[in-house]
Amino acid sequence: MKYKNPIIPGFHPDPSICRAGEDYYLVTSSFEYFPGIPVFHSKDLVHWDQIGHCITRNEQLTLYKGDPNSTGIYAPTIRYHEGIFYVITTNISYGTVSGGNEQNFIVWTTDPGGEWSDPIWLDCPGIDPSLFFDDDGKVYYCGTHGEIFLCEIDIVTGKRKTEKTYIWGGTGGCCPEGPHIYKINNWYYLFISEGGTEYGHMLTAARSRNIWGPYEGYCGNPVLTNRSRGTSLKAIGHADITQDQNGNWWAVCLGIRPLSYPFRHNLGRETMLVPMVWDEHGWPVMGNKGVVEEEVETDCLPGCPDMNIFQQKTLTVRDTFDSEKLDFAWNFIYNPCPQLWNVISGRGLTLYGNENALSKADTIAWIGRRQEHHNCIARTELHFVREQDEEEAGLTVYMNNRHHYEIAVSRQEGEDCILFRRQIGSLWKTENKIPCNCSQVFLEMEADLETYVFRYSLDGKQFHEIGRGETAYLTTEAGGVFTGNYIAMYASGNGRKCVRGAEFCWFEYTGKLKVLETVSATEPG
Ligand code: 6LW
Repeated sequence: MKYKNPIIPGFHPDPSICRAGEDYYLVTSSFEYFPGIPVFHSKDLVHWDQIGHCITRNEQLTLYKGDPNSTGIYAPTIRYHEGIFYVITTNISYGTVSGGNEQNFIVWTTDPGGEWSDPIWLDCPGIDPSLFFDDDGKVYYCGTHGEIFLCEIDIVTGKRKTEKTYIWGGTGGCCPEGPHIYKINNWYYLFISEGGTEYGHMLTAARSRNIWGPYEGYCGNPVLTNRSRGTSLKAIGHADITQDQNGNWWAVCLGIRPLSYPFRHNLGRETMLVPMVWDEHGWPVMGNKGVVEEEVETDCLPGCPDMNIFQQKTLTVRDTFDSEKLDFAWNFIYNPCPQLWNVISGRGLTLYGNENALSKADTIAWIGRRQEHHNCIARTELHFVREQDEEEAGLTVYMNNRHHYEIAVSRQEGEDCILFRRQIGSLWKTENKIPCNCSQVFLEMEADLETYVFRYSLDGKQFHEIGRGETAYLTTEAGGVFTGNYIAMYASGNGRKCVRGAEFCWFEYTGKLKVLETVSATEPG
């Protein structure tokens, strides 16, 4: 059969994978968004369902705020050992607000779809921590602090048992990072990424008979990279591997799907699946001669992939907010504040705008989901009675606090209106303002490769365009860091609290896809 990358579309970078029997679990970075660290489950490595998050309680940690964005949770690693799932990761601050600080921690659970433990804080510096459980019972922390280092830890208390020792600096690419250690056939393999997480990204491998080294780099490095290739996927790197129950090997890694030349991407870094084998000398051979392709032919997937359902089909999700628990797709920016939102069955989601504008790197009344498809439409029905000037509530395409486009109902200089605004870095303008004193409106955003188009309707049937903006300005290259675009409902009083709540009755997202024409009916091996 053929499967299509990405296997988890939209902003899902730094994937890490583990297997428990015939079940696969995968986690990705989540930065300043909450709940943190989405957890996915699969039986066949191609179809993934989100089953929860590792960070679901404000008491677990406080996500750092800051401008530029991309603070918070970096590159997690998930491992399964003797009935327990462990995730190790970093809560990081960067930028001007708080200086620069990183805190590494472990959370664990026996039920990856349930609640995870409070963090066990670790006395180790840097980013991209990984765990390795050796067969002699020792547990190692492998991290990134300039170069790749190793130390032994106590997995229960998190206490460091040895000094940290640098074990490899890579092959000369910048930013050696994202290490994972595996023991296979009495070799300790060390996989890392180099070249930075952009277009020069690559995966390199080294190995040693002794976990402390010396590590011998593979002469065929890099083992995975799409740099300087004409492929549609770029920036391939940050991989983790697993062996399936049939003995086949797989890597998951991040990659991007740029819009056009010059390359720019708006969906963030996404999760890809790559078949791998070992050559006769015990070195990994990944993808198509080290290149990751969008369409992959394989008969080796585990489980029973549903041949009739291609993993990426046109997707419509409609949320009427009937349950007090929000669907896993929804995120807050930073730790949620219970005063800023609630869900009342039959009335949808209410957001209570506080004083913070969308351009603030701070807690706002904002609930968003990832844009997972280049071509998509989002719609919502909004009831919002404005009482004061500057109050607004609406729908935003949001890359970060400094790059977003929105349609909103508002009151400006005493007049109720629907407005369309764009912020691109320090450029900020309300582009259009249509007088409208209705409290009930329907808002729509439609995206394709070039444009975000915004429309409103008073009856839910006839939509009128209010404005549009180039996709290119809401891309990582134009002003992002590590995250991808969200589509969010929000409310703000712009300087003071909104008097009333903004009620979003429902939200609908439709992602449109290029579906593979042929999916063969061959049974997997
Ligand atoms: C992550 C690093 C990386 O810590 O980007 O692509 C950083 N790899 O390993 C943020 O996702």
